[in-house]
Amino acid sequence: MSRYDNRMTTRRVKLVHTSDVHLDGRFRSASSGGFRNSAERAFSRVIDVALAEEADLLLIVGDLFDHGRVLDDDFDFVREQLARLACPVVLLPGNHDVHDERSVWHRIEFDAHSSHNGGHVHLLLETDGDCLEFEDIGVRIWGRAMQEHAPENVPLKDVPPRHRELWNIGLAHGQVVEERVGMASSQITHEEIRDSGFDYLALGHVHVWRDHSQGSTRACYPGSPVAAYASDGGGHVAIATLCPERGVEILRCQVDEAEAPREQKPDGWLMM
Ligand SMILES: [Mn+2]
Repeated sequence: MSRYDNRMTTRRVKLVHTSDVHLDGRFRSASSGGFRNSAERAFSRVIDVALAEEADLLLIVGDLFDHGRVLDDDFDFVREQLARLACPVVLLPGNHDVHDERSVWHRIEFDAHSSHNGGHVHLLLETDGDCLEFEDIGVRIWGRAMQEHAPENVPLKDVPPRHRELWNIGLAHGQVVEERVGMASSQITHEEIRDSGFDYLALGHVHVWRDHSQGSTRACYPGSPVAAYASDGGGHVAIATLCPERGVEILRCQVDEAEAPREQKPDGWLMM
């Protein structure tokens, strides 16, 4: 008997999952087709995919912004792009856009699009973890906002017990490791993934595609959608379909192609 057999909700859910876009409108490149840079172009393509796939949900799992000093123009760009969607969008901070006292998330205002105003954009900003329930699409989403990228930060700490009637989806920004080691920051262990109870765990931080499924939890890094940051021949998103009969299926979908010569970012762009 599979864990799906006692599910009261039989809804099929399709989501698009991205992370590590590293938007920074000050970083401009010549060949970006009307966008200020390749990160904006790739983010726009993520939205294109969510529309084309008629996604029920878009997950943005950290490092949407490259740093906390981004310009108001960058917020305008994100608002314009997210306004193209009607489905819920859920965002989690990462280590480049941590939720501390100088947080970029204090500055951005989604106005009419924000969940505070009945809109479709939802921020997971609680550093002790935050749950969102979307009964109409049959999912519950949990994520713990990062205040500091440090060894003490445990992205999968205190995951709540499974909701019995909804799909259980987690968001976590950090480094997947077999076992917790040394003083590395924001570690996510295989055991924590296996014990999380999530049907799907949307990971962020690593810039290339990695499947980290453990036990009954399907988990992956989609990598950066920006080819220049993903460094594996293209930028991708994950399209996950949660199906009551077949479980969770994950598709890797390319959204951006590598250019030659490779774009240079002023400093630190190889950092995750
Ligand atoms: Mn990161």
